[in-house]
Amino acid sequence: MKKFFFTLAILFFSFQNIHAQTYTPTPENLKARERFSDDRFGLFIHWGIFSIPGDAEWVMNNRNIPVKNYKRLMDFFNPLDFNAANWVSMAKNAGMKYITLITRHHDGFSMWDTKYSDYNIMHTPYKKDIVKQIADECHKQGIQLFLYYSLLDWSRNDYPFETGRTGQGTGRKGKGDYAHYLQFMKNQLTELLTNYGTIAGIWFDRYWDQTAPEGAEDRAPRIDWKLDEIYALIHKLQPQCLIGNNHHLTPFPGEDFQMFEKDLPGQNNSGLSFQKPSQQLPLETCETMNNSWGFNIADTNYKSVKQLIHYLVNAAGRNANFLLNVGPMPNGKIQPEFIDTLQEIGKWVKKNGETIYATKGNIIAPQAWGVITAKNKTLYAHILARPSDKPYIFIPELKEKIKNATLFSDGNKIKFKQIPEGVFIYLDGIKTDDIDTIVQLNIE
Ligand code: H79
Repeated sequence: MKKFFFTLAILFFSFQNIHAQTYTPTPENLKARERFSDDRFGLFIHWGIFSIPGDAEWVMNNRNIPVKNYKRLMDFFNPLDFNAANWVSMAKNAGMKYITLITRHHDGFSMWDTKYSDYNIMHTPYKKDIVKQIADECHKQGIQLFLYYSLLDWSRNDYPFETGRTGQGTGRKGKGDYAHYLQFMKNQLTELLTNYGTIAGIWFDRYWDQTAPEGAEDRAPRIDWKLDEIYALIHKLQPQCLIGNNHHLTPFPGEDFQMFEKDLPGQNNSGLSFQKPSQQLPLETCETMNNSWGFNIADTNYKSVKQLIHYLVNAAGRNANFLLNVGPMPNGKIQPEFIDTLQEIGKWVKKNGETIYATKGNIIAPQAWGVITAKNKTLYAHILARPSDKPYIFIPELKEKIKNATLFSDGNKIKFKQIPEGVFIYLDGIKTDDIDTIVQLNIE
């Protein structure tokens, strides 16, 4: 009998232990998640020595440039036209509430004054800490700062490249040493979370360098990344700091938001997004202004202002943030096409931001005509494509009793009819907007 209770006690304690390992976010972290979700719109910045060849951020891998040759790019990095204040105010004027900055991409170059590798910004002719300048300016202008940090590295010998999917052509020999590489990442993350003030989040990428491709049945990593150790360190240094990992899988314990790449949550046009959108965590989706993340001199495949506003609205309607990317040029300027587009988006957001910021999505499933966002007792029906075959839109599944419907742009009343199955909104005589006709519905 005694033995039985002993076994029970052991079982009980091991059960407790398992639970001790599950992640309980701190109150500051939960508050930060809410703020993040309310912010809805951010600027992604892909900038580094990879910008110099003008062939986007994968150039080292795609052209199989040996590490020694690639590192020569450091000698040419001297962005004399870089002005952090201009970039941050450009983001603010576009209606963005946060910036996600590349601190170290897959090429392994560090954009800050790191003690742990000489392959960093201080060893370029420029010799000034980029992360520091942007962090200071973000804090000054009241915009949140997220830091992108690549798990994958194409330059270091301790990264386990031999089991990786990429970076095989950069001339490394032998075998990686993950314990050593992990310590390096922890040291760098400690710097980033110690010397740059409040960091809103860390954005990890390329876990999937060590897995079978997206869509494969078994996506188990070929190395133990020991993410729990990395995550615990981050949350210890800055408990509010949100962790996201672009691994294209169901979020792991310790993560605070879920991201999608080049897809709205629930879509998989990119072939990267087989993961289901989380119902609990804040969501984010990132997309490029042309077809490239890093500066690409030949890429003129610009998305229109309308397409990008639709992306923002469609993201909000699916309860997700939109992280829109720019790849600045090596001289520190952002190309005029991007600046102009951001300015136009900013004008729209200034007028209509109330229907985006701090709203919730997924009120109903996305419709052919558009999506709904909601705040308290107000719903916003965003009509992105006016039906050509009928003079109304139908909002299915809406149970809340509608008190009145108005056009958001001028406050004029709009006719509607509510039946048990949903609500008809009549558009005859209504001047629809080519980008987004927003109908405000007040519920009882
Ligand atoms: O930082 C950006 C990308 O560099 C990184 N994540 C975003 C946010 C990323 N890593 N892998 N991928 C994206 C997907 C890989 C796409 C590829 Fe390709 C298609 C690799 C090779 C073909 C894109 C196009 C990159 C090089 C050519």
